[in-house]
Amino acid sequence: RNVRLVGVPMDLGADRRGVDMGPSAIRYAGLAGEIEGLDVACTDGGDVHVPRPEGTDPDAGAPVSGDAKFLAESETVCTRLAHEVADAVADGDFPLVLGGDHSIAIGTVNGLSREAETGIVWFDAHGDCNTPATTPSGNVHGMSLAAILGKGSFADTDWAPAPNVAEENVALVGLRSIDEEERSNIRDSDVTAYTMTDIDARGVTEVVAEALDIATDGTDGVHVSLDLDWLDPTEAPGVGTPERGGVSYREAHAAMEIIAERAAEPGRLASMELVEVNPILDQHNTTAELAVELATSALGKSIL
Ligand code: DIR
Ligand code: MN
Ligand code: MN
Ligand code: MN
Repeated sequence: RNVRLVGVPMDLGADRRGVDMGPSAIRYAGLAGEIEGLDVACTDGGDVHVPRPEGTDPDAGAPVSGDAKFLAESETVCTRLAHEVADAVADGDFPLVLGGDHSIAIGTVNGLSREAETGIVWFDAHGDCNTPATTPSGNVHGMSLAAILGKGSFADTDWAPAPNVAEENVALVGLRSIDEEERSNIRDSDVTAYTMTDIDARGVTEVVAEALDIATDGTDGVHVSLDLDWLDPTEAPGVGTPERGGVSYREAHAAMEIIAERAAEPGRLASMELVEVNPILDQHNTTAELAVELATSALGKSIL
């Protein structure tokens, strides 16, 4: 199977400038070569065009349409990305999307789920379940899962729930930073949420295996959305919103290896995205290199 890289140099959904350089950093860390090293073909579809904040309306960064910043621009980027991802799927390729901030998941999942029932495992310190009504920051990257599930009102956008995603097939893994009102958005949904406390108590392998059971149950495929802030900042310093107490290097590998183990089963891995890598805050591209390791591990790289 051919992997198709799609870069999205997007930072309009996050406060910190620098995640727009994520796709370059991940490519520079050797992603394509590592994938080819697995005897898997890899083509690079280039980057989706993202408007520069400097070139947009100066008021655009201020809260507009509810309390979400750059909503119109985010919609444009996500529509373009959805098209690229749907094209890759139609060609039988495996889309590997390189972010960019996590708002791009709205585009990835919309493109993926056009023709296929899609489950999602969302690895993140955060819930990304704010809405324009509950967001404390106005940043769309904290609202992307809510938008995918059709929660909240995103004024002036045509965002509808992703076509073939059921809440029952969505699992959040690794939570440790949830905003006050976001908590009830998660609790009142049918999304399954595993916190770091669950990982402490049950171990990462059991939690991730269960998350995959949820995401594969009756679906055609699973999308893995990997926010690098899922990991502890000692392992992944190059992210915009680091949170202490994340998973270790080994735990992250173990999780990806369980995903790879299920490669032959129904509902197996259909696509992946690597988001929130911020090279400006990174130490010698460590976080991008880690993203490459984790992606290749999910695609089947093993020690022996
Ligand atoms: C926060 C941060 N919950 C917000 N979210 C982040 O702005 O809504 N998600 N960083 O990855
Ligand atoms: Mn096309
Ligand atoms: Mn996120
Ligand atoms: Mn996060």
